[in-house]
Amino acid sequence: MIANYGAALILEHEGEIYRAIPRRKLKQIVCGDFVQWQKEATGDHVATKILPRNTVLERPDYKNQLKPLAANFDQILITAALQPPADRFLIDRYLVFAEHIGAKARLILNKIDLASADKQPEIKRLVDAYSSIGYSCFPISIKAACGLSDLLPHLADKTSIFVGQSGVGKSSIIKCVVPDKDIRTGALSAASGLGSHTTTVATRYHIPSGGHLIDSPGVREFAVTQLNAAQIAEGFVEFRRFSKQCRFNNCTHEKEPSCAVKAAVAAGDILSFRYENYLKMRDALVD
Ligand SMILES: Nc1nc2c(ncn2[C@@H]2O[C@H](COP(=O)(O)OP(=O)(O)OP(=O)(O)O)[C@@H](O)[C@H]2O)c(=O)[nH]1
Ligand SMILES: [Mg+2]
Ligand SMILES: [Zn+2]
Repeated sequence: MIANYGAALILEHEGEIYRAIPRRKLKQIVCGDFVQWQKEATGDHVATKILPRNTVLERPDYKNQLKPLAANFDQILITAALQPPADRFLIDRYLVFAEHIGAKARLILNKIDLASADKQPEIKRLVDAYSSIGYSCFPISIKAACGLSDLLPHLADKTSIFVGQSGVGKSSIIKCVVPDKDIRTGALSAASGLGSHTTTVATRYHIPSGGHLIDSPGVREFAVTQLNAAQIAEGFVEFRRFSKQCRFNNCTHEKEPSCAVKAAVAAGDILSFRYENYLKMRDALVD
């Protein structure tokens, strides 16, 4: 499944593209799904069944109900930029989600061409922070055509989904990697400083040399598949080696005495912004 436009599905079979319609009960078919389909007597191509998904990204709809958006990716490319400014809380929520579903996560920091000399240390701090936790980071600029060559080898033969705020350049990056002329990118709205929502439907593209990229519509706010408190803690990978040493094995690393995670934060062994984002994610659960 390449894309779901509601009334029409775009399917690919042995390199050919088909327009199809879903069986009425198959409403939640999403980009990246593998489906069974058939040709009806009417000539219509009809998707009849969704095959089991390995991974799925869900987002709340306007009624705040989680809806699947894309499926069957094995790598999440969390994309941030200098403008709109990188949101570490958003990055951390995506990272926790990636850990939860067992997908590889990488970080892309686009638009480094916008970095004035005084912004350079800020970029370095962000890259160093996430690299130190174990996530690979790629500072790039599509405009200045730099940095992308480091990322390309990691896209080979995988299905990678681009996620991140609107206007960070997800579609622009994909446009550089796949020779599809139809990928839509939007100009930054000068008034708000935020990107205009240009990608409206998740879409899957072939990389000519092997692999797939899924473009997803950007978000201003983000909530992933609801995780419980333990799953959130698990998602902060650098906490793991400390949390074993907490006095209580069900320690929430908030108020408990002899908490090894809090001690590691105080000692500088866990970055304090990560710990704060952990608390923020937990707070969001209680609401
Ligand atoms: N200065 C600069 N601008 C860039 C760069 N990459 C992309 N842009 C611009 O940023 C704007 C948004 O790019 P898109 O690729 O549409 O962003 P997106 O993440 O796909 O946004 P949504 O589809 O809304 O989620 C466009 O005007 C691009 O031209 C870059 O490296 N530097
Ligand atoms: Mg886009
Ligand atoms: Zn603890």
